[in-house]
Amino acid sequence: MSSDTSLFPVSDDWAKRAWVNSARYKTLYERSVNDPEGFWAEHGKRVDWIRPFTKVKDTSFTGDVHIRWFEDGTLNASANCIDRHLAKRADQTAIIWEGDDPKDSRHITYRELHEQVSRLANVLKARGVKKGDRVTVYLPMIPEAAYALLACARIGAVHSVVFGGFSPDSLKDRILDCGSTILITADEGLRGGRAVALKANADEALKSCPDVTSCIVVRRTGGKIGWTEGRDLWLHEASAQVSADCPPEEMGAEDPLFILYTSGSTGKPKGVLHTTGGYLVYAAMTHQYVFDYHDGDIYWCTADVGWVTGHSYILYGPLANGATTLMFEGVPNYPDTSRFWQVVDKHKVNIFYTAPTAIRALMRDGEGPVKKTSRASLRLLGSVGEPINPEAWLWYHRVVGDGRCPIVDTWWQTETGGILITPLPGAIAQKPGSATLPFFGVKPLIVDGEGKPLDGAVEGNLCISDSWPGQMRTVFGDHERFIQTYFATFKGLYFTGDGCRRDEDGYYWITGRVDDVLNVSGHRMGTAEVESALVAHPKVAEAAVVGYPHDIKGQGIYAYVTLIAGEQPTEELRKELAQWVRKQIGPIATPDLIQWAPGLPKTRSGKIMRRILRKIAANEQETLGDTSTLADPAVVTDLVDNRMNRG
Ligand code: 6R9
Repeated sequence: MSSDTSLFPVSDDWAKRAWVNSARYKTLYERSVNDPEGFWAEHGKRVDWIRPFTKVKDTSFTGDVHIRWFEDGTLNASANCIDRHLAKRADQTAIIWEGDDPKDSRHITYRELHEQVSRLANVLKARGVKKGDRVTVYLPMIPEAAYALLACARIGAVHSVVFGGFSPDSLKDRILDCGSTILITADEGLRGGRAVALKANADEALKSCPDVTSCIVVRRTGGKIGWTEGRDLWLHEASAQVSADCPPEEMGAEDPLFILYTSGSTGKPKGVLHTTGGYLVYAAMTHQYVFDYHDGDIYWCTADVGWVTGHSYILYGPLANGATTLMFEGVPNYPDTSRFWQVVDKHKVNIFYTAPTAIRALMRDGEGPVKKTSRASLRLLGSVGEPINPEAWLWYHRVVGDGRCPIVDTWWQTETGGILITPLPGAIAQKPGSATLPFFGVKPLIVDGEGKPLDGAVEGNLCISDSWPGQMRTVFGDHERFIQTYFATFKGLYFTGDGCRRDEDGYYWITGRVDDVLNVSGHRMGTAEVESALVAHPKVAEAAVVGYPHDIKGQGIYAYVTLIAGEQPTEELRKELAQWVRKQIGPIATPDLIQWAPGLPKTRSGKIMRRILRKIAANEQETLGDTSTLADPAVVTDLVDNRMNRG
């Protein structure tokens, strides 16, 4: 996949104006890993502490695993993102909101943000929300999503955002798991000109959540919705009745800030828990250095606030830095595929951060829609969510950036809170497809299957050998699962679940997941989740799900389904099953291809051999490998003969 030979060096301009040039990167990186205490004691001061910390780092990746940063300090994340900017930038735009309809946009100043967040915080308080309580947020990309998260942070409540594309069932699971008694949603979302029935989904979910006593509803479209008296309240009405003043709660550095559910290789999605101090320091610092953010820059991250990228790099990082951050409600192809670039021109965006899947989808339409816009304001481009293939990287660089903008390919995870491996644009020459080098304080390690560290140019499993402030602290309500998932595979190391190659220059190339996690259009999905949705269908006996290479999505979802005896495999049933999964989990989990499998390849002990299923799905049946350990090798022949054409 790689073309190690093409190197995009740092221009003189960039080296001169950037926060970090190559020499400074080396000095700071060395210091950060040789003296983490000293390094983070200094950089921990970048946020405002109510009571300054005296302890910096207390972390262990063995035994019970504990991760504590700036432990005895106190602060408030919302005050850091808003109040502390008021003296100097009350009238500066904090959020540029660009609606789904190109005619719809708004500028929200830091002053206005302060008022809206304080009001919403008081509404939460009036409904009985206290420090430590969990608040579930199920909102589209509207300013109220930002207000909601910051309002929770302001009063010390823990937000749990559920992506608006998830089904009622997925929403219900997440509400129950974190035990929240309050939900914030909207009447409807609006994407690509189409309404998304958020309140209807919420109503469906809440049927099974008896403990939810309040549902705050934002009026976005004014569409018709159901209403439960006593439980439901309109935000605009409630906000008008409370004070615009809400003093921020003093929080311990290690008090929880948020939970975000993410998929793993087994079981249900787990609640990744992030705390306040370390997370904020890390999100803010990476935002400043990776995107080389300077005062006055207009910064746009196209992620949804329902994912970690939205948390760290639409909200917390940029706002902690007093930045102007753009929030986009719409989609890249509405009204047409020029939309991203029109928004860039309209708001004079300087820094643009998106996902490879969006780039690949836009590439299909050729250069025309890009080239008819100016994009002269763009200075830096970013990529996140999955490996970016060199073709997409080069197109992004040449066509979108007119060959002028460096690209930061940022590798990180929900669990890491912020970016861990990335070029710094003024310091590190880029290679298309490589996330390049570690950020300050990050110690990547590539190990073999037995956990033996590998030196030099090698390929293996990507681990991180010491903690960084943005690291997740636990799985909400299940610390044992935290230990088992991340620290049991390789003793004493944080295992990322990703494969990785290191080249002769020490550059890291992420090769994708090595576990049973799919990455579909940058969205994480456990194969086990899709499988359990399939087998929940009355006609399905068994199912196995794997990923296969997909031109636009990166990975597509390929499902092998065994029907219960007597059921007929029809085209209709195939469609029904795809819809079924969509309804159970959400549109992002819809299988692309479903193959009827009279039997699945299993070992004699009954384990499904996914390796073989992945090969068949990828059309690589010549290299199936050893099938002699299978209980019934004949099933493979059938599967190969009937594999779905990927078109
Ligand atoms: C931030 C985010 C994490 C997984 C991660 C990896 C993949 C993310 C990447 C990348 C290659 C990059 N991933 N960024 N792979 N290059 N620049 O995406 O978090 O949703 O938790 O996904 O995404 O496989 O393990 P999350």
